[in-house]
Amino acid sequence: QVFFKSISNAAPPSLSKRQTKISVIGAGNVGMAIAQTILTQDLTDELVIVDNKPDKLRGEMLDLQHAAAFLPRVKINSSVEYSVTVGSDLCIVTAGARQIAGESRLNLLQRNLALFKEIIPALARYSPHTVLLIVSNPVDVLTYIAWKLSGFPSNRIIGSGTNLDSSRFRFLIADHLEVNAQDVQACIVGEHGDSSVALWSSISIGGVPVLSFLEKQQIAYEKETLENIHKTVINSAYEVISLKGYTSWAIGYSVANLARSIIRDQRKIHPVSVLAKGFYGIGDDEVFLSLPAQLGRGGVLGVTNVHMNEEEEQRLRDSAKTILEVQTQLGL
Ligand code: 6V0
Repeated sequence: QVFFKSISNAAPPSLSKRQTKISVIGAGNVGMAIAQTILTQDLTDELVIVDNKPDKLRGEMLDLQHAAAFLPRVKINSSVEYSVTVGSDLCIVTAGARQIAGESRLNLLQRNLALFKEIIPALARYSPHTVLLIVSNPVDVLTYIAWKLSGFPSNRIIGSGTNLDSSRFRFLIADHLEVNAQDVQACIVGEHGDSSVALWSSISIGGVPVLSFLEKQQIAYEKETLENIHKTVINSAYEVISLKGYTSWAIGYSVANLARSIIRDQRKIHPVSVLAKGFYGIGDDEVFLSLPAQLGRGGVLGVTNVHMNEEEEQRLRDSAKTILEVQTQLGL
């Protein structure tokens, strides 16, 4: 009030635009990359970060707040308590236990299950209308767990799934063909992991279907080259982790992109982990895996009926089996 004389008939807060709030759970490499991308892209009015390490959390919060002069105006808050997340429109979960040397994936999953039992019911209690976006690994099984623990309808539970794998795929195809990755429509579906499925039959560049174009032109294309591109995608995370210790930037952009579609009701199609029951011959199994899904303010609005050849559909069903086997071992 020292610098400004307020205008008495200014619009009361109730008439101003509805504020949006995003909470990020886990202030590790991935959570912070997501938080900073969300800030720079002006996706929310309020950003909350939760972690169970109070000093690290406060340090990260202050470090972001100190960039206020260069960022859109966003209220940034943090706490070890979940009450800080109250009324969130979107909750992004990146908290995860780290794999101990020699530990099996299943054991790691058991520890993450225990962690999700703390996190998910608390988020659901404070934000009963939120969309939950799960990033922690193994993302497909943890998305299923989040669905069960939250009691939310399945359209409000999304796993970041193969959105990142598909972005790596588009980059590699673009690099191979010397075109812009944004002009490459290409999708990886199924498990975010070794059994993921590259949908070669539906790839197009600038609207031109690639495989049928090559076949018509009788240009020999090597199946092996295509398979190698998919293998490189699968190995990408291992490679980055072996070189820098973790992955962060690409997952940060990839999740911020999903956040934009949800918060801004963009109705864009993304390959993300959704309840796959009844789609593409997966049957009645309650399994989450990535399919091309339309995202908006309500979460998952629908699943696209993308063309898959028989081999691709079979691989997708095999991928579902791989995830289901892990779920069964958990005894949920
Ligand atoms: P990290 O740097 O170890 O961060 C994890 C954070 O979680 C740490 O800050 C912990 O303090 C915090 N944490 C642990 N337990 C709790 C708890 N009970 N409550 C709140 N916070 C807690 O890991 P990083 O950020 O590198 O990775 C996070 C997760 O994302 C891991 O499970 C990764 O495997 C996963 N990723 C998923 C990707 C995807 O495409 N889905 C991509 C990259 C990483």
